[in-house]
Parts: sequence; C-alpha cells; structure tokens
Amino acid sequence: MHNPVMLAAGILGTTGASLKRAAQSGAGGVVTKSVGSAPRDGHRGPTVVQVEGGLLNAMGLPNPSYHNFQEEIDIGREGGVPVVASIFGSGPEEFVEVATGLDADGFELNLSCPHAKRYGAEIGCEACNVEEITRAVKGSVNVPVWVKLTPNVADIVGLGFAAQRGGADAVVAINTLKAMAIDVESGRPILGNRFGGLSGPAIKPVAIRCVYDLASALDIPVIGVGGVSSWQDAAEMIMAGAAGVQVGTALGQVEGYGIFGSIAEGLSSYLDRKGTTLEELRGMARRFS
Ligand code: RRO
Repeated sequence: MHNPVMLAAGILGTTGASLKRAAQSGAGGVVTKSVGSAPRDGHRGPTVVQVEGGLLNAMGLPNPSYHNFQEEIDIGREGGVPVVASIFGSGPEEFVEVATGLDADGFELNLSCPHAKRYGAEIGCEACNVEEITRAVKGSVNVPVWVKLTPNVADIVGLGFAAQRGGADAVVAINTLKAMAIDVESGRPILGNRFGGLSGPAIKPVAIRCVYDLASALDIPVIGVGGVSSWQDAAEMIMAGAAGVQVGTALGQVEGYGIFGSIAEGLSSYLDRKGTTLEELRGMARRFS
C-alpha cells in the first residue's frame, strides 16, 4: 500500500463505485462490506442510530452474496489500490466457499459482528473457532488473510494468538462494541434488532488498548480500527503498535471521502516535522512501560 490509511469494512464498501472513489480519494487500501454465501436482507429497521460519541448499528450482514459481488471488487480495483474482501460464514466450510468464490487482493475474516445469529462474534469469541477458520481459509487462497476480532470478550489477545496459530497474516482490531439505545418516550429499544454495535470516537480508547495489547503479544501485524477520525487518532493507533489504520464511521462526518487524504497527509507532515518514520512511531507507547 502507498499509505497506511484504509477504508474499513461495512462503510461504503457495498458497491464498486464507492470502493473506487475511496481509493481515488487517497485510501491506501479498501475493505468491502462483509459478504457471505447467500443473499441476506439484514435486520429490520431502524438499523442505524446516532448516539453520543458515534453510531449504533444493527445492519445484520445485508449483502448480495459472493455470487453477485465479483463485479464490485473488479470496479473497486480500478481505483488502483488493493481491494480486501470482508467475508463471513458460520464455519470453516462456508468461509472457504466464499473465499474461493471471490478474486480479491486479500480477505478479512469477519469473526466479530456483534449482532448476527450463527455468525461473527457468536463464533469468533471462541479461540478454537478463530484458529480453525483462519487455517481453513489460509490453506485455500494465496492472498493475505486478515482476521477481524471482537472486543466483546475478556481476552482479545487470546483470540489474536488463535488467529496467529491459524496462519493469519494480520489481525484487525476492533469491530464494534455491543451496545443498545432506548427511546425514553415509548420505552422501546430504538434499533429493530434491539441491540447493535457502537462505532466512532466513543470506542477509540477501547480500540487503542486492544491494539496495544495485541501488538505487544503477537508476531503478526495489527491493523487498528475504531474511532479514527483525524491524523492524530491515526498516529495514536500507530504508537499503540498498529501497522496501519482503517477509517469507518468518520466518513459520515463533515469531510466525507476527503478524510483519507487528510489523515495520510497529516501523518506524513507530522513525520517530517518530527524527523521520524512510521517504523519509529510504531509501538512507541510501549517504550514507556
Ligand atoms: O452488518 C452489520 O450489522 C455489522 C457487521 Br457485518 C459488523 O461486522 N459489525 C457491525 O457493527 N455491523
């Protein structure tokens, strides 16, 4: 990648045109919305609500299936940066079916969606599942395989080790935090699914801590995601040990697609000003233990 700032899964990655536009706006790589083996409508609405410090979503893995997605990846590739397909399944066979059915520059295994029955965190909270699924996909494709982890566990590092044992090329931390909002007039949960996943600035300190712990323990790279909306946030992730960062919820804020360029340029001016390199910055916070 020409820079370490990527489009995160789930935001704008449903069409080739939006993947391409993110690439042309300065993203170093782009990740698609998660795709599975069969088309899904997702959860009933409302599926997204704005809350203090971010967004709460329970989209419910809506996707057209891998059978209808290759064209979007191909259009995304016209943007000139790697297109990573986020994929999900209920077990090793389904993950392998989806991965081998797509031609992408890498795969990000969604073992962390916090609100889908039989998928995501429901299986990804067990280290043995993470290891088995990672090994199965890694053995069936010849492009990098990343594993996106859930923070909704007592020990995310245990999951990171499982991904590493399974042969992952990197882990991605973190997916959204399981959360809920209630309308006080009616007493009704706002999301159609009742609970969902919290993203945005509110979760950044949790993501920083997870990246720090994972990068301190693992030998493979850690990609940081969760509440990154400025070059300072990206620098903080990198200082925690991230090899790269992904940006999601911030895209819906003022700047839109311009955010990739401003984070990448802000980071590069910071490095020039400090007379340092990304490599020197990476994991810097660990030196103060
Ligand atoms: O589609 C979703 O509801 C969703 C997914 Br796949 C995910 O990984 N994380 C999230 O917050 N929402």
